[in-house]
Amino acid sequence: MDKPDVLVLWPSRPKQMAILEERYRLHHLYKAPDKAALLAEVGPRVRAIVASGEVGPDRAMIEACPKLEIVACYGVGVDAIDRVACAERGIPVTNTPEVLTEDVADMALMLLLMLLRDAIAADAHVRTGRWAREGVFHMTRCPRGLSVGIVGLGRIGKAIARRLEAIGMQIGGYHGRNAQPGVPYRHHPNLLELARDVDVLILSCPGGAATRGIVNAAVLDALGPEGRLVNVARGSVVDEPALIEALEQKRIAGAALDVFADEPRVPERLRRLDNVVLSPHAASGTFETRDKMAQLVVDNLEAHFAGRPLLTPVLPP
Ligand code: NAP
Ligand code: 8YV
Repeated sequence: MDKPDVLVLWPSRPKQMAILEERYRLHHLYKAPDKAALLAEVGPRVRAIVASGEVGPDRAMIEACPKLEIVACYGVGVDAIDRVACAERGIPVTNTPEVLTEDVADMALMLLLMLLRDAIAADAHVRTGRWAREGVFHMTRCPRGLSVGIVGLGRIGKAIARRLEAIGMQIGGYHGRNAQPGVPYRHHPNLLELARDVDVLILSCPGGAATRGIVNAAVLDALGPEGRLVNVARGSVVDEPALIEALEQKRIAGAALDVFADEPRVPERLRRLDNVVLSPHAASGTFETRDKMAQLVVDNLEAHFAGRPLLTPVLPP
């Protein structure tokens, strides 16, 4: 029997890509010099799409694939996928929850500590010989005594909260649409009020239309000149130009960012600042976790084509 045609928007791990290569006829859109031409040629045959946290099919791509049966995302965040267009055609979407939670929470903690301890400047102090020439490094901030607000207290947000409590930080509250059952922290339906109440805001909510730009100039001003922002969610959650202005004008103390509005393009003005820590959307990027994420893509596709229940389906919007 003919192998099903699968359109790959983003490559995963070598072992799992080899499995996919064996089972399906893969079309690597990310490698194609003329993506529109490849889509026009193979779209009519495509039965599955492999997407990622960064790249997903929009409505036009979904329409170009009339035989599309499933979108398997190599990532937990599915905001890059037009899920409404999928739902209209009854096309299921799968993602990779749980397996990356602890790595992403580690990254949030690491970024926060790097920001508070001015780790980038400390490293440069040694590398550039400034330590020997100019003497001791400047003092930095202790995390204990600071309170943190978490935007999106889901799997990752809760794992971040556990880490913050372990190092003696206070959870000042969280923002989300609903109060989370069984958590001891205060639910703030109003993000502005949460920002006013805490020293640090950590973002771990989904991207997409509902959260676009919710961290705006007013929220940054509510955080204040001693306030800090950590973003392991999506660049779209923050009004990036407003953030750059707030950082330049020292209206907030600093930001540590794993995600950006237009990846991999990061504005020069942001890259020039010394009150930021920047990371290239790498929070889930350990060999161990990415292998598990890639395996979930393989297993979900296998379940779909065998007519078995999907392992990690995303609820339709
Ligand atoms: P999750 O368990 O579904 O948690 C998401 C949380 O966000 C929930 O507490 C949810 O609470 C809240 N939320 C949803 N919509 C919201 C809205 N409109 N406003 C405010 N809060 C909202 O998901 P997860 O596994 O923790 O992943 C969270 C996100 O992390 C992903 O969607 C992705 O964007 C990001 N992520 C980034 C990386 C990276 O590499 N940097 C890696 C993995 C994940 P309510 O439903 O009550 O609002
Ligand atoms: C990326 C992520 O998907 O899971 C998510 O939502 O953003 C990340 O884990 C990962 O970089 C693979 O592309």
